Amino acid sequence: MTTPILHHYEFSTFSEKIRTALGYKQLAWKSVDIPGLPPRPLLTPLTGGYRRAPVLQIGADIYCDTHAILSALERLKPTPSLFPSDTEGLARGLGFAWERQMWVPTIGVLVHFIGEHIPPEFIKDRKEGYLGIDISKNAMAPQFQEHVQFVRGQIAWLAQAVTTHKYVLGDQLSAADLACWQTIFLLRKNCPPEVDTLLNLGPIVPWYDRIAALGHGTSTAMTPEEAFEIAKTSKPQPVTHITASANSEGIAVGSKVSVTPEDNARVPVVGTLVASDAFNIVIHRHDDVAGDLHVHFPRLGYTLVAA
Ligand SMILES: N[C@@H](CCC(=O)N[C@@H](CS)C(=O)NCC(=O)O)C(=O)O
Repeated sequence: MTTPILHHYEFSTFSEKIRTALGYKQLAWKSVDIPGLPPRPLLTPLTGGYRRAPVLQIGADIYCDTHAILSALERLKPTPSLFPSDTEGLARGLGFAWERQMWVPTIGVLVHFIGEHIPPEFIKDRKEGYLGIDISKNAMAPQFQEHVQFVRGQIAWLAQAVTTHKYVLGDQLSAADLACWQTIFLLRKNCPPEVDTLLNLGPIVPWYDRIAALGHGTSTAMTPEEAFEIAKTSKPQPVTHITASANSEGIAVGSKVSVTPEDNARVPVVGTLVASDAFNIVIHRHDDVAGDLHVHFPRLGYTLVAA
């Protein structure tokens, strides 16, 4: 069963990045709608505790984080490529840096406009289980000017790039475009039109619209139960994309390890190391009900330790 299954929710902008990648690659996929905050009782046993969204499932292979997901989609359908000629390093590095730097300032601008509509239980969850900061409108207000200036500064160089050529790294789309685009999508989708003026978004709108027009590919709804059953009845695929297993920590394949995001939602996922290189970590987990699983993470942004 190689049809990709995306566990996601509509207002998740990192999920929108992946939905758009599925559109770019014109893939058919299964859509599992998850709640915007835990509990997610049929997803947690598959990830081993990783709590962010989205998560991609291919059979009994579970991909955590959009950076691991994009690589999996690239292997599944190499053309059109998310890393067109010579852009792979830059596309990966820039996408990571943009998202890391932009996430909190983007939320600061978002809550300035719509913060009063965010339910208290959501604010509480984001503080206690995800970001570790209070994202209520009042709590973020003192930093509003700082956040606006930061986002404008980032938009300025983005505008320079995407008005010189069609996309961030040249005339072909790359994963860097999707990373930059998704944080702006969150704002343009939810804020009143004045956000365009506030952030000087005018020059990037043609680029923004080109990416928005990619759509989401062809999706069919799937229940969490069906997705779980597929994991249960599938076997993890042999890892062929990591040739020489090596990590600078010197942790041997077969060791018990934990993998933890180092920015937020720091829930360690424990398993047995299957393979790792400079870009990927794959661990094996056995869940009492779901059975054997491979859980995949990107190397950058995750801490691997012997458990
Ligand atoms: N680095 C992660 C970040 C993902 C992320 O932060 N996603 C948000 C949703 S847009 C999230 O997980 N929020 C908390 C949650 O849904 O539990 C990635 O690229 O996938």
